[in-house]
Formats: sequence, C-alpha cells, structure tokens
Amino acid sequence: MELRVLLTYAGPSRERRAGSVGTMWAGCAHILAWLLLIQAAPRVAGSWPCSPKYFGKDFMVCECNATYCDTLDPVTLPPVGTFVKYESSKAGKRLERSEGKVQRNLWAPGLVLTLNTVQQYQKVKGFGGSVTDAAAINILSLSQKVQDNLLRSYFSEEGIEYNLIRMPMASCDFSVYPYTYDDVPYDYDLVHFRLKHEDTNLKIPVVHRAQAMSKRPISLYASPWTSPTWMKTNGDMKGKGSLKGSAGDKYHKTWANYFVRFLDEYAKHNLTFWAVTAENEPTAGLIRNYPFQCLGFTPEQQRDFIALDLGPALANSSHKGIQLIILDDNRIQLPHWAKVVLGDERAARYINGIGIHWYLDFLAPIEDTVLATHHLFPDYYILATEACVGSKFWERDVILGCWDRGNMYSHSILTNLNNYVTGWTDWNLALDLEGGPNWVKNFVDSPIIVDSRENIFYKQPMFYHMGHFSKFIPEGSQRVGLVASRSCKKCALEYTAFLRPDGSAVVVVLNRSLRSVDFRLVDNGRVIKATSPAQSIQTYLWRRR
Ligand SMILES: *[C@@H]1O[C@H](CO)[C@@H](O)[C@H](O)[C@H]1NC(C)=O
Ligand SMILES: *[C@@H]1O[C@H](CO)[C@@H](O)[C@H](O)[C@H]1NC(C)=O
Ligand SMILES: *[C@@H]1O[C@H](CO)[C@@H](O)[C@H](O)[C@H]1NC(C)=O
Ligand SMILES: CC(=O)N[C@H]1CO[C@H](CO)[C@@H](O)[C@@H]1O
Repeated sequence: MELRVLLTYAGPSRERRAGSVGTMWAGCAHILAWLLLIQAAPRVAGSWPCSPKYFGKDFMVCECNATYCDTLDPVTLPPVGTFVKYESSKAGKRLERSEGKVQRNLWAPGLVLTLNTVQQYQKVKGFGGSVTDAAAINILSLSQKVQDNLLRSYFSEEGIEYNLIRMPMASCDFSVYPYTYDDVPYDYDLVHFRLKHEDTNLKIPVVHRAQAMSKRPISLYASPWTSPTWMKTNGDMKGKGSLKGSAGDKYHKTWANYFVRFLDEYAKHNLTFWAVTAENEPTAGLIRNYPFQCLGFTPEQQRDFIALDLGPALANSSHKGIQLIILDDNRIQLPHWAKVVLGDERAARYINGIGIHWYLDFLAPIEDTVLATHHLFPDYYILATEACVGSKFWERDVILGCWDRGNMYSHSILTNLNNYVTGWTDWNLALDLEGGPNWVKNFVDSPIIVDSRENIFYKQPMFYHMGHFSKFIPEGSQRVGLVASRSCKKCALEYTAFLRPDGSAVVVVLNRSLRSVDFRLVDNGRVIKATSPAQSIQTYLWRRR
C-alpha cells in the first residue's frame, strides 16, 4: 500500500488522486518518489490493484475512495509470438493482466478452440450503461475526487472504456418524482417545453465529464418512458395508456415533435445523439395498473407512428442523421414486432436497428427471437439496450460482491454476441446501497454501488464482467468464428472471438462451473496453452502479424 501511495508522485495523472494523502507522508514520500523515479525511469507503469472488501466468503467488491481506486493500463499488445491475458475470478482476481508466449505445433489432448476468420459475422457498436436521474444523483453525491474515480473507472483508458450511454428522455422509475418536459395541458406547439434541473444540473454535466475522460467517441442514445399526460388516453404517466387518437393526428405529431425538441435542447448543451429509441418498453403501457411511467404501443401503432409522425419529424429536423431504434423491449416480442414494423416499407425506411431488453429471456430462447429476426432482416442491427439484476420479485435488490450476478451479465453478453447482437447496454451506472433512488421503490442492483455517507463506492463483479468485453472489443470489431474441437454443449464453456479494427484478435472465455480445465487456443498454427479456472472469465488478445 505504501508503495502505491509513493507511486502517486511519479506522474501528473497520479497526482490528482494523491490529493489528500496525509501530510505526515508527504515529506519522506517525496524523497522516496524521486529515488523511485530515478531507478524506474523512464516510465513508472502499473495499474493499481483492487482494494478488496468482503461481504461474506467470496462476496468481494473493490472499494474506491478519494485517494485510492483500482485502475488498468491502456491496452497495449505485446509483439507477435506472445499474447496478453486478463482474468477475473470468484476466487478474487479482477482483470489481472499477464503475458505469455505463443507456441507452435503443440499437440496435447483436450479441447481446442480454433479461430476461423473466414467465418465473419456482425460488427460491434459497443458497450455501456445508462445515465438515469438516479445514477447522476448517486455519482454527484460523492466528493469531486471520488466522482472522478468513478467516471474514470467507466470511461477512461484507466477503466473499462464504455462507449455507449443511454439516457431517459425526462423521468423514469429511477427518478425521484415523475415528470415530463411539458406538463402544461394542450400545449401542442410545445411552447412550455423545458429541460429540468435533472438534465441541466445532473445528467448533462455527468455526460460532459465522461466525454472529456474518454479516448473513444461516446455514442449517446435516448429513450422516452411516458409522454405528457394530456396526450394520453388515461391521463396518467403510469398505468395502461397510449397516445390519444391515431397516427398522423395532432397528438402523434406533437409527440414526434417532442423528440425533436429534446434533441434541440440537448444540442444547446453540446450533446449530440447517435440514436433514439421510439419508446422504452412500449408493451408496458398495454398492461393494466403498470406501476411506473410508460406509453403503450402495439407493433401496429409503433409502425404507423414512425411512418407518419416520428420518421418524418426526425428526417425534417436538423438531426436527420440520427438513428432510430424500434422495440426497446423484451426479445419475447421478436420476430413478430419486427415483421409488423420492418415489414412495412413506409416505416422501415426511417429505422436502423432493434433494441432488446433481457428481463424475459428465460421465456424466449434467443434462436427463436433474436436469431430469427436477424435472418429475416439482416440489414437492421440488434442492440441490447437494457439489463439489470434484482428487478424480479424473487431477487434481492442489491447483493454486494455477488459473483453470480457478474456471470449473469457475461452469459447474456456472450449469448447475444454469438447471435448477431452488436452491443450491450447496462441499466443504471450507479445506485445507492438500497438500489435506488426509485420513486416506486423498484430497487435493483448495479455494477457500481455508492455509499455517499462514507464518500466511497464499490465496484462489483458485474463491473469487471462488463470490462472483459467493453475494454477489449472496441467499436468496429468484427465477430469471427471460434470453432471447438468437440461439442461444448456439455462442457458448459462459453466463448466468443473478434478481430479488432487494428487487426489483432480477442477471445473471451467464461467458465461458470466449479471445475478448471485446460484448453488450447489455435490461430493459424500458433497455439496458446490455456486454463480456464473454475468460476472465471478471461480475455485473450494477440497480434496476428
Ligand atoms: C482509501 O482507500 C485506501 C485503500 O483501500 C486506504 O488505504 C485509505 O485509508 C482510504 N482513505 C480514506 C480517506 O479512507
Ligand atoms: C459548446 O461548445 C462551444 C464550442 O466548443 C462552446 O463555446 C460553448 O460554451 C459550449 N456550450 C455549452 C453549453 O457547453
Ligand atoms: C419541415 O419543417 C419545416 C420547418 O422546420 C416545416 O415548415 C415543414 O412543414 C416540415 N415538413 C414536414 C413534412 O413536416
Ligand atoms: C475453458 C474451460 O476449460 N472451461 C471449463 C468450464 O467448466 C466446465 C465444467 O462444467 C469444463 O468442462 C470446461 O472445460
């Protein structure tokens, strides 16, 4: 630990975090730091390891405060003939880096995974999470230095380098009260449309800081939960209700213009969106007594709203490059939803992709839903737009340090990536110890849990599972074949492979079982001898020439 503190004096980027190191240390630390600098010049490298905190055996989080937070180095690939491996495990590793030598013509019994770059699949959009009101409130409840450590953990090269941010348009259940941007009845011209304190003082500043820390361009996308109540059949933000009237009328035109106004107002704050989704969980608003903000659309209603209102409004706005994503709801709606909406040329020409949520995955196999949709509409990308653990009535909200919840993330990500999905977006970037705030007490878990009283935050196993993908599979990477020497149905091993834009290869291997087994990764006659420990996730990277 002392060495780590001393190292904080070795470079300007470290110095920021060393701000409140006790003055008692400062004197001798300075002298020693200079000695270290002289000896270790030119570069004092090294990521900082996890500062573990246990909430029961194997329930480990990494704790961060104002002066300490675990970091990673930027990804650098060793020369051809070697590889780099990152490993996390239930036993306590967290994205631990090591290097090894690639071997030639090594024969050994057992499982072989062979890279096949002739098999080429989808290109990756990216990975990320959501800046909800709750996430922003939690992040900003910490002191400035701790906030910086949190945002750096997600967005910087010292962290897991997210490049996607989803933002609710106005409130959702993860707000402290329900609101829209225009709650003045019958304001069809939206003259009373205003962003809220939550936008200008909470969410927008958080996104600006994330962008400033990120080396990668961050793609923002937005989703509405409810329209103003005066546009709705039930006059309520929650419960069963849809837009009044029908597509093409003044309610639908006004609701489409509301999207454009939202984009206009955010543009004034220098935030430009990559995409919008047509509605968050449009089927929620078709359910009686639905407990929080929603707006019901059947697929036919979404098709007509896009064809007659939203599509033309966006196309005729200054945001005409913006992408439009349909569904943004559980994959159980597929392929029917896509057939109805994309099957109609009037709507389809405005649409770029299909968003899916994971909450009912256990009812709907991916082959019958996502894969079937990809084969029907291969020109439209499929993006995972929301997922979290702890939302089901039988699940506890927050379980600090739960490895299995990390497994649930990486199992979903691997399954999706192996079925043409182009990226995966987590829900709230940060929640409090209770899993909120949430105005209907729909508390859930998050990869980062903030304890504002102690001015610290916890990085959970879910955070590191996300990192095994987000940091190493940048936008533009293309999935390629990874062929097993024997059926892996029984071996319970899950894996995926990509070629990165720089031509290097990346493979992620997840072992959710209690057994560790040796295997070999083969690429073009070169062999990586590997072991997947019990309850572990690994990312392998290597140069191909
Ligand atoms: C911050 O965390 C480090 C590492 O866990 C610890 O040594 C240090 O005492 C903490 N600082 C404060 C102010 O709690
Ligand atoms: C937006 O960016 C411009 C130019 O970079 C800058 O002058 C302006 O102050 C920014 N506005 C806001 C609201 O951040
Ligand atoms: C396009 O926008 C202009 C002004 O912004 C408006 O006058 C016109 O009616 C719009 N056209 C359509 C088809 O919405
Ligand atoms: C990569 C690897 O060896 N994975 C192992 C994960 O656990 C199963 C047991 O269910 C092993 O058979 C796999 O080989």
